[in-house]
Amino acid sequence: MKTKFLTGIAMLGALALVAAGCGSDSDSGSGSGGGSGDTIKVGFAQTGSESGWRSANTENMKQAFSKENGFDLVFNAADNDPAAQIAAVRSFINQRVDAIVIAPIVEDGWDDVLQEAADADIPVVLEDRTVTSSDDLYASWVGDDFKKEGETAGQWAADNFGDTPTKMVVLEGTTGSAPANDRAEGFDSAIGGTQIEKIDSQTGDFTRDGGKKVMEGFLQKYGVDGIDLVFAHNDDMALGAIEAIEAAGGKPGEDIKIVSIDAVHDGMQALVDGKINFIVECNPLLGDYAADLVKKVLDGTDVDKQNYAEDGSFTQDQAKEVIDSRPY
Ligand code: GYE
Repeated sequence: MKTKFLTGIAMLGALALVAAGCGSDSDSGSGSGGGSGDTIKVGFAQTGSESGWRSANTENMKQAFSKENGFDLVFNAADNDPAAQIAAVRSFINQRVDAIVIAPIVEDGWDDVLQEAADADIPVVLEDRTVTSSDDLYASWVGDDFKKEGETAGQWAADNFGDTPTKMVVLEGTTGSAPANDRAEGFDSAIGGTQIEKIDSQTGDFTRDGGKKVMEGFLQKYGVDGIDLVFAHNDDMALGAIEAIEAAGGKPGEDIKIVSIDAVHDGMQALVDGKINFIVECNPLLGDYAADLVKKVLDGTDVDKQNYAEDGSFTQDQAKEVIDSRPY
């Protein structure tokens, strides 16, 4: 089963209703492992702190899993090291937390540790990114539809540049991560059959610095005149690319067009300033939904396996209208 939920202000309203329903459930629920009444000890294995999206997500998760909301949060950020993240999950199992939440850095390699959590009777909720393991090994996932985000970005590129020969470079997210894999797949399917040619593609690891370095390499190889379009898998890498293009004497958004994904504040500001041309939203405010899932799973309430946030997209004009009212 799949659930879709709203983003932004509409989402906060919807989540408030869900949370109110959950409160009255737990009065009568018996629960196990601290599912009702007691403080719920949750281990959260975050990816790291690579981007503006990640900062907004971490802050939102910490608010949702607060003491006031009935949680005792053990937080770990793995600095984008998959082995360190798995070690953090093992340490949560050893601490016998009530539930584990993971934002998996990469999709592969989760079978063993998820099985260990299952053997220890500790439910796992995935937040943000997905895994390739069988969905029997975790209780639920909440996040954004990365493939659709890639398709929306690719459709914009196809609509605007599909009929003229266009040389494109790609700044990929972390290799092996669900958003890098799915955004690439969605984008490539949307530009299929157009005149957009992918001349190069490399990972910038979802960081501003990584995006800047990779773009510097592309500019050395092809020159400002040899690149028409950049597809950045996130805003931070687009912001790094902007610095590289400006340092090479080019005008980002004009000489070289840029499309990216996230719609975090700095990305939206660059869109308003005309340095990025189009941004697809990826909502990082998943905390209340994740916290509600944890409570429901511990109470034995049925939950959907996949819960998708609804994302929008912004042109430069649309960004001007909404930038001041966005929460991240
Ligand atoms: O787009 C990027 C972050 O997993 C959706 O991770 C997330 C991605 C997001 O570093 O900025």
